[in-house]
Amino acid sequence: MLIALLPGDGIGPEVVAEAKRVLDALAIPGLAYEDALVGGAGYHEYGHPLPPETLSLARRADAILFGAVGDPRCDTLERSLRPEQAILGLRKELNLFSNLRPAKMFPELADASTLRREVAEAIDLLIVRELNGDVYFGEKGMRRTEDGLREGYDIMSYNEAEVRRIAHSAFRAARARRGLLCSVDKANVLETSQLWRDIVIEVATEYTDVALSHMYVDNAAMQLVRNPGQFDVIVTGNLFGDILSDQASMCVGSIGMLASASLDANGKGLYEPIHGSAPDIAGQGKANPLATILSAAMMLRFSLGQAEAADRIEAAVGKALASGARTADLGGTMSTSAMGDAVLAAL
Ligand code: GGG
Repeated sequence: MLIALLPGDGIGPEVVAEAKRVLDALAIPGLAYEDALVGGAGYHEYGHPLPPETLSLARRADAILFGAVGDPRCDTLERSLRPEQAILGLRKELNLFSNLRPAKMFPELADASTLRREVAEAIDLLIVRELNGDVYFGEKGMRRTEDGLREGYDIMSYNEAEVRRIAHSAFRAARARRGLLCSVDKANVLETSQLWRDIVIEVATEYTDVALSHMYVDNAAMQLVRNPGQFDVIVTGNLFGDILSDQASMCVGSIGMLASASLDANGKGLYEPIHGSAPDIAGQGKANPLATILSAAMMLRFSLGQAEAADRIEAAVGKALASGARTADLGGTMSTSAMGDAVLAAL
């Protein structure tokens, strides 16, 4: 089984290195690794954020462990060369349309949450974010209005096949959990959301064991901080999912805790922390590696058939937190590698 390691920019290499140490410690037979440059690192070396060698490795690999992309030195480049295009390109090229972002409260972290302890402790939800459509991939550009003003535009679009496949993904996930699915849209304003809602309702007829509800995205944002315990699985579009999952991360203590899996229709996946490259703390050993370590656990579970090893990692993260291990984002002083050590000790 080949794992592509794509650490990327900023804190990406630091957090991926800790996840690799944990994978190595598990000594799972038959795992091989190859790494490649991506994002700003790809641009600086090869002139492109997603160099052909990197894309070809990602295609060949059985799974991809990704760090983060984003580099302020690239801020003035044209959009197609910016680091973020690497992750968008990988998602599109590899058809990784289903992004699973679990947000579960580790009870030991309730004090780090922005919410009251009793509200925070009830959080165990999964955001299923569509990844291949929406305003991210619609036509975009800059034009002039009739009176000469510059006008930027990004077209938001979804076709019914795109909505149908993510709806199936979400219903299946809900079926394997507590059987509740909340579809989040803005159907009172957006045509894309009206289609989204129609298709989700149609797909629901195949999952009569799942209780479906609908919520406007503005209300969902409010409910996530008011009563997040009401949610089991949330399914939503690319942009709304991006925003809501960052919000959910603060409810469980830190964006440094949220892992993700981006899956195609056959279970091939890219696994990454939901956080970005955090250039302000890059190279200082301050980043929390737990989201990447937990992403590696998702990789073992979903793409590599190693559920037991995944359970071991998740249990070790819980144990490390219970022992008081805390990086700065969680209110502590531990370094990135010390947090890695704490997980290794708990394995
Ligand atoms: N590890 C996540 C990451 O690097 N995110 C940077 C990024 O540009 N993400 C785009 C998105 O997910 O919407």
